[in-house]
Amino acid sequence: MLRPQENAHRELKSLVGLWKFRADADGVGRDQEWQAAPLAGAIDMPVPSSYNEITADPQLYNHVGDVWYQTTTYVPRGWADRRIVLRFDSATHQATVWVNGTEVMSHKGGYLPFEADVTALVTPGEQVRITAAVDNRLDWTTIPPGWLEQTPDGARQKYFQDFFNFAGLHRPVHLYATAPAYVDDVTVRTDYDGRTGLVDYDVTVVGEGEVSVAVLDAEGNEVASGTGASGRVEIPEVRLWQPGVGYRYDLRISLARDGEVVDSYDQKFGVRTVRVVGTDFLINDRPFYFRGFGMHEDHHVFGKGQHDASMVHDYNLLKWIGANSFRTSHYPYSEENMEYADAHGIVVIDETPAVGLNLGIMGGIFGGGADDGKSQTFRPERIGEAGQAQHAQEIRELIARDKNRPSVVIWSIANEPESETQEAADYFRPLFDVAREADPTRPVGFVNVMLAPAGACKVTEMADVVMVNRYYGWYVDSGDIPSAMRHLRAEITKWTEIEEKPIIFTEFGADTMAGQHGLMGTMWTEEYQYDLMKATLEVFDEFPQVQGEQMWNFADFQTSAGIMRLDGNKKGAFTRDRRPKAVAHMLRKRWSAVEGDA
Ligand code: BDP
Repeated sequence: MLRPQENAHRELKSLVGLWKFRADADGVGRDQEWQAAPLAGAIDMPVPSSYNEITADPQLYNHVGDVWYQTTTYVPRGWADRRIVLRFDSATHQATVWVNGTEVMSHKGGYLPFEADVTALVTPGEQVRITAAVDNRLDWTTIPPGWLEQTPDGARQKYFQDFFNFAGLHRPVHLYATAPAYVDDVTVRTDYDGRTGLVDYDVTVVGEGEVSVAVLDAEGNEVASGTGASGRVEIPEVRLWQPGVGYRYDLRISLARDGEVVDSYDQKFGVRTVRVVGTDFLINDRPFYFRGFGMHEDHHVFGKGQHDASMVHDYNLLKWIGANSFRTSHYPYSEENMEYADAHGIVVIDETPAVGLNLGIMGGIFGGGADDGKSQTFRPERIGEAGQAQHAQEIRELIARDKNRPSVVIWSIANEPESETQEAADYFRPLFDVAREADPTRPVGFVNVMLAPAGACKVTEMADVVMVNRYYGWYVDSGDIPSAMRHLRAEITKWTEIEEKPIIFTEFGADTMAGQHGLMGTMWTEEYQYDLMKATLEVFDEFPQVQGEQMWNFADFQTSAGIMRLDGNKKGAFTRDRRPKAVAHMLRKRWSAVEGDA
């Protein structure tokens, strides 16, 4: 799906701002057709933002079910005879949208865009009312999964992921206009031969017209051109997209009728290759070592809302610390964020929202775990066919959205799922196929959990890279760094014996209260985090097969309530308000000393 843009042939109208908002605590809005009229009893709600922390009301913070958003706007007069589209960049986790009271679309999945052609329902020059019911509930058919606990005091949303279930319209909403015949999609795949860039493109259009393309360099000079909806163009003296150097070209696609251009689209792309060879991860045929973090879209007040100031600030902190990469743990991040990574040469492991597919981790606490020796997770009454179909859909939609992004070098199709059972292997095999079919050019992996170590995991063999989260020195060998390092070393050794693939540590860390200090190696102190991380990195250095270190987490973040969490997860190198802990200075020293890819 193309990201909306403004150009000589397309118009774009932002619907970012304050919307009317009402939480539907009794779940009556759909029956009472709240979309049919101005929203009664509404409060102001900023879009984009999570709604949870905007008021001082704990009810809204913990709300379960639908909330309603509504706005009115004018459809520009100049949009007569245009095709008019309404696009939501995301709605967490499910939404139904009405335009002037008529339902136009529903979407399931909280972190990916959806849109509808609303031409027939709006009149240029007149006002239009847009209403969205956004449902934050998670069940066994959603990705991520969850379940509702019914209590005398109302429903409680339970879930398995270790981050707060922030919800709402987290990203911008737009109206945009194109000609009735338009460029619908494009796939760009790149390679190079010596100094010549090879660009294979495949454009789909709706309606009649002839397609032509031009490649513009970053200064806007045309450096190649071609005709036809698909083909190859060659860029002489190509400048590659490289880690640290986000050089990009534009593929300017034109759709013409009778010699007149009716639609165009500028698709940015970078010329680069990604390959896994043995235990090396190659970008442009040079070994790449991942340095960085698993991150979260998480902030005070606006939760998971896209916010340019904090996004740019986070990138500046990544630069300060010398990171060259991150993982979009545990869901697709905003398109603004991905665009920034592309533009600045930050390498991304792009993850679906498939987190918490592991009922074994919770034992039998919530009734998930019948101990019959079979999978606790992948069974018809838990994550069965419907959940798997939704998971496949998330993979397809993520790849459709991000396939042209040079920053993306690995698709991570899940985080820490159950992977030690035959049922898990059966569940995942077709999903790897879905990803590889949608994109044969990038490595596909998933992130392995500590409960399925080397030798026990039945899914890693399907992956192109080994990605592992390990908490030696925290959840196991708590407070005992020497034992932790012995066990870490032993496990890496085992992986290297089993898999001839790059090993990327996508998580390792320790909860740390900023300002807590001590010289006795006490957990939760800044010294402990510093010492454990330093020791862990030194063990990684012993193994040439280890091709990446992404510490958990970039910053502290909010979670659901629990005895293991003190106002959230505190494993950040930075606090939630982005102040460095001691470990940040250690990482900066280590990472800034590396030459070559920045
Ligand atoms: C891993 C999860 C991550 C958690 C982290 C932790 O992938 O989401 O936040 O552990 O426990 O299991 O801190």
